[in-house]
Amino acid sequence: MKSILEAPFLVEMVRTTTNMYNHGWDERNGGNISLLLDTDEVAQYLDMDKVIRTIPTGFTAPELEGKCFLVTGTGKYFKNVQYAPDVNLGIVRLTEKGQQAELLWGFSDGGQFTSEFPAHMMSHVARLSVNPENRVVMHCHPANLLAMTYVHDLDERAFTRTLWQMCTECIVVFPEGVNVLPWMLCGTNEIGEATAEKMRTARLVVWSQHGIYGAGKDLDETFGLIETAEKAAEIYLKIAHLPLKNTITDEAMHLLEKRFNIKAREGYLD
Ligand code: 2HA
Ligand code: ZN
Repeated sequence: MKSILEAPFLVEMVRTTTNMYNHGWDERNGGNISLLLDTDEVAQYLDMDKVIRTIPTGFTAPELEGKCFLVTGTGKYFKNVQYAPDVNLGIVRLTEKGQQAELLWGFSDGGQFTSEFPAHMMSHVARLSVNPENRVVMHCHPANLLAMTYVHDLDERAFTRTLWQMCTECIVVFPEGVNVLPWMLCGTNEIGEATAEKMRTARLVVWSQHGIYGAGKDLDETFGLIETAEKAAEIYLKIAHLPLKNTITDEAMHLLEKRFNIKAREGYLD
């Protein structure tokens, strides 16, 4: 059997967590990622009959029955994933309508998946229902987006329009905009359900005064989404206190729609 440490999905996960840490998005144990795996691919690396232990999830998600996820561990630091992937990451298979998670690999110090597992799994269900290609849910704490939630109106249309206006490519990268949740207690099923509901209409969901959730078909796409929104928030914070002389007009945005064959969220452009 091949070594799991050489599996492309594991290598990519290690690179991504390292890169996110290096971007300053995941201080201490901040942030978490879940990646939906191809079960047949996992079987090339692991004995699928060998369950290390079973962990209750505290929620029900029948849509995910039998599915395997590579997920970051609770209390673990993204900074350390590259040095000890088997301690900081785990592969789990959901059973009993999603109420149980069978650990197939990892969390070798006795740990378990991220405290945000409900938000991740419920978001997977929501994204898969609108795009069967979705594989990734990613959460982190990028400073500029976070800062923006202290000074900007949290109305989703207004928040999205400001981001779109900060870099020409924003509307192309996330034409559906970003959805925004007010501050809520993290790690709960409630924030999980609220996040999943927001994930039905956008791949980016801001958690006010906390961070952001992204979803996408692979780690690169999801990272790129967050990276682009965070860049826009950075520009906003550089200019918000200065007299505005120019912007990207709605007319220009309509030209971008045509040029890149994308459609901005209904009602978000004038
Ligand atoms: O612990 O980011 O939201 C990691 C987190 C919780
Ligand atoms: Zn967080």
